[in-house]
Amino acid sequence: MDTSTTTDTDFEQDVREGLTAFPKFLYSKYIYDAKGDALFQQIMDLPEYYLTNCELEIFQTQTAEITAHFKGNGQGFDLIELGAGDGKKTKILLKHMQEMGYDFVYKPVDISSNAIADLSASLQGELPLVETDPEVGEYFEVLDRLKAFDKRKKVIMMLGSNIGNLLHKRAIAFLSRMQESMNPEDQLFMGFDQTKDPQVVLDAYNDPTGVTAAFNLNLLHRINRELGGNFAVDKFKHWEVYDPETGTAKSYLLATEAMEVHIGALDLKIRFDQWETIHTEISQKYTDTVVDWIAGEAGLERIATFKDSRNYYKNYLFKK
Ligand code: AVJ
Repeated sequence: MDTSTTTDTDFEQDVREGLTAFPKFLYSKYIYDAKGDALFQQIMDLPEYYLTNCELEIFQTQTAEITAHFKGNGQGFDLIELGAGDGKKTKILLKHMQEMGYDFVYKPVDISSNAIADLSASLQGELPLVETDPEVGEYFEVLDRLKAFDKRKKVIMMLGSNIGNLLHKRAIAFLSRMQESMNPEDQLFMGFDQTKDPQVVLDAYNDPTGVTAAFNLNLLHRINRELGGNFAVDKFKHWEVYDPETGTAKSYLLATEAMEVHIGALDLKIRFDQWETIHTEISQKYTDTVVDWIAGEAGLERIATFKDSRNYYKNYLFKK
């Protein structure tokens, strides 16, 4: 193949880099195609996956306190949600703010136009009085544009402990970019899953029904589908570890036997030894100390903390 005339997509480049590295790795963001999105929806309904219900509990029990911070001195504001998903948790806040007569616009941001279309339709049905202005695009592209053209106060929201997919160094870089896109009166509201009994964490990423395994294995299916791979997916096993010292949960795919895999679009043959690993995801767990450290490195200051009744999960509000 003449590669000089074709440009590899990010997915192609990252798969090539990750599978030719030692040890092998793949980025978890590539799990989320249409099938991966659907599997993640199923994960959020698992009894073991406590994160969603904890954040829901916080929103249900502390609605007024949280939204009072957003409102501040009563000027209008834009509530910008990065990666809004189905908006189930956010709707609790929106409903309350609308009933209280807050002057705000809800701006869900997602790179998936499908996700945005579904969310807009459900908001139109459930909360027709909430002014909604969805944005399809990359987080920082949208945030920088808003900083330049929209002088209203912004409350930026990122839920679900999505930041936990980034190791501290990359989390700091991400928060720094966030900080740069904020004006002095703006706020950042984020969910951070907390350290807890290691068994509880392991169970959340190791459900007996195998939904999490299917979610992780979707990476290999996606390479097969989109890049002409021939992974024998049933010969890989989902494996989860949690290190309570660092608070890092790590997901792997293990080759249960030695094999060779061909990826057509990359013109690449990959060898696996028996029990060789592909590292696919980290799900970082936090303490206030670690959050204050990474936020501080990014020029952000924690101004409020909201937690669930079991101390499993926290939402923090930051200013720059
Ligand atoms: C969406 C990144 C927060 O790490 O907990 C769930 C993804 N992976 N089960 C997480 C996930 C396996 C999830 N985040």
